[in-house]
Amino acid sequence: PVEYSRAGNTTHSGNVHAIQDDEKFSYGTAGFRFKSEKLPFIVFRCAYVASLRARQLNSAIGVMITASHNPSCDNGVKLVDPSGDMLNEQWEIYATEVVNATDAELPAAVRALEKQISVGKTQLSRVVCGMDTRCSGPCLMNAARAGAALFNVQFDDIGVVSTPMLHYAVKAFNEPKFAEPTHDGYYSAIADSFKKLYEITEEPKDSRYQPKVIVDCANGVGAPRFRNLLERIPSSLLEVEFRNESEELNQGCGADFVKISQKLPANFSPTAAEPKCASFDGDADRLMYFRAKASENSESNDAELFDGDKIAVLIVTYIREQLKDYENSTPMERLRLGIVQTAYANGSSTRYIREKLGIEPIIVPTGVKHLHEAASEFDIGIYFEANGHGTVVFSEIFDRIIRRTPTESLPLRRLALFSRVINETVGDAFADLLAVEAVLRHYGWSMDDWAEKLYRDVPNVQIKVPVIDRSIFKTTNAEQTLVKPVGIQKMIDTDVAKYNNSRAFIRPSGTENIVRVYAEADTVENTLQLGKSLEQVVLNLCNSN
Ligand code: G16
Repeated sequence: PVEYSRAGNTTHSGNVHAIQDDEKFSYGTAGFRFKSEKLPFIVFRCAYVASLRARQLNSAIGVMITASHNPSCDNGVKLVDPSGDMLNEQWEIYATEVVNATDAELPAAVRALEKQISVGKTQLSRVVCGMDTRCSGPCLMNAARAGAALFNVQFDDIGVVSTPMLHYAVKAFNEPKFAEPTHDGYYSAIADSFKKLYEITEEPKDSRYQPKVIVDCANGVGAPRFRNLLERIPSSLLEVEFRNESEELNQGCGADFVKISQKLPANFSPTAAEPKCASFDGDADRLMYFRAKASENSESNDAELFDGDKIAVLIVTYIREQLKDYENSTPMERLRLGIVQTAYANGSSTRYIREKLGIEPIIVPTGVKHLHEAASEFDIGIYFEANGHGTVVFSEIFDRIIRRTPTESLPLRRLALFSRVINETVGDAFADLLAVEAVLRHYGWSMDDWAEKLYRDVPNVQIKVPVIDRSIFKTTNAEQTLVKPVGIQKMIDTDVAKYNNSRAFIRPSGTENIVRVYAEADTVENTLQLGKSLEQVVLNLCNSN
C-alpha cells in the first residue's frame, strides 16, 4: 500500500512524511527507534519480515511498537523471536536490508530474502503485535497488520501492553505449557506464584519489612497493566500507591529520569514520609527503586537509588541461600550460576560480586540481547543493567531439578516459585518488583537494611551529550574503550588518571541521538568534575568536525 511506502509514508496525523531514498536506518540497541513520523513504513516492512520469520519457523513472532524511555514524540519497533528472546542477529540484518531498500528496490530485496529462507508447514505461524500508550501507536499497529497481511500470516493485535507482556505472550503462543497466551494468563501465572511464595515464606520475627511501595509509572503503560496484575494480589500482601499515571510520558519521571538525574521524579516530595518508592519506564521493562536522600537541605530532591545492580545483588543473595539445600544434598552436582552486567554497573557492585560473593561477573555491551545471551550460558543466569533492565534465566536442567522434581525442602520450593514470579523472557518491571518484595520480606528488610547490608555505591554520573552524528563513535572492550574518533581514548585516559578510584567511558547511544558519558571517582565533586571534562572532550571534538 502506498501509505506505507517511503514516498507515501503517512503519519498518525494523516500527513505524508516522505523518507528520502538515501536516509539509512539501523537496528539499534532495541530495534528501530526514531521520531514517530518516520515509523509507518518501517513498521510495515518489519512486520513483513516478522511474518517471513514466522513462516520459516512455523511459530509466533512478536512485534512490539514502543520507544520505551524516549519522549512521547518518538516511537519504535522491535521484533521478538519464538522463545520470547530478542530477534536473531542474522534477522536483524535482514530487517535492516528490507527497511533500507528504496521503494524501487523493495520488490527485489523481498524476493532475495524469500529465496534464502525455506518454508515448510505454516499453520502455527503468526505475528503477535503489542504497543505502548503513545498516540502514534494505533496507526503503527495498522501498518504492522498490513505488513503481516502481505504474506497472509495470522495477525494477533494484543493491544496496549508492556514490552515484557508481549515477550511473554510470544513464548506462551509457542509453548502452551509455559502459560496461556492472554493478558490473564500472564497476570495469573505471575500473581499466583507470588501468592504461593508468600504463603511458604515466614517473615523473620524482628522484621522491618513494609509491604507498601509507591510506584512512579512514568505516565506509561505500567499504570493500567500493573493495576490489572495487582487485582489478583490482596493489598494485605502488597499495597501499591500509583503516581504519574496519565500525564506526559517519561516527562520528569520514570526509571530513566530517576537513574540519570539521581533526583526524585515529579509528584514525589522530599519531605513526605515515602520510605519505599519505585519507578517504571514508559513500557515497563525497567525497574528502579529509590527513596528521598537524607539531606540537611529540606528542599533537596536528591534520590538515593536502588538500581539494577542493587536488585541483581539482592536477588543473587537470595537464590544462593535457597540453593544451599540442593548443593548440600548433591555435593557433586552444581547448578552453574552466573551474573552478567554492563560497563555501567557501579564499581562497588562489581567488586562486591567478585570479592564477597566469589563470582566473576561477565561484562557485555549494552543491550538486553547481549545480557540475555550471556546469562543463558548458565543454569541460573542473573542479568541486570544498572538502568533497571534485568531478569533471571533458568536452564532446562534447572527446570527439571528445581521446578519439576517434587521436594520436601522449603528453600527449593521457594526457589521454584521464585523462578515463576520472574519473567524469564525479558526484564519485567512488574515481575521484578514482586520478586524484590518477596526477597525483602523473606529477609525482613527495610530500605535501610537493603542499603546497609550489601554495598554502598561509589559516586557516579551519567551525562547525555547531544551530537549530530553519533556513528563516528566506535567502541571496543564491551564499550569501555573508544577506537574512533582516533585519539579520543587517550584524552579520556588522561582525564581519568587525574582522580582517585576513577573509571569512565564514552559510548554512542543506540536509542537516542546522543553520546553517553559515564564516570566514577572517589568523591561526588571529583565525579562531577570528571564527567564535565569528558563532556567537554565530546563537545570539542564535535565542534571541530
Ligand atoms: C533499551 C535497551 C537497553 C538499553 C537502553 C539504553 O532500553 O533495551 O538494553 O540499556 O535501551 O540503550 P542506549 O544506551 O544504547 O541508548 P529501553 O528501556 O529504552 O528499551
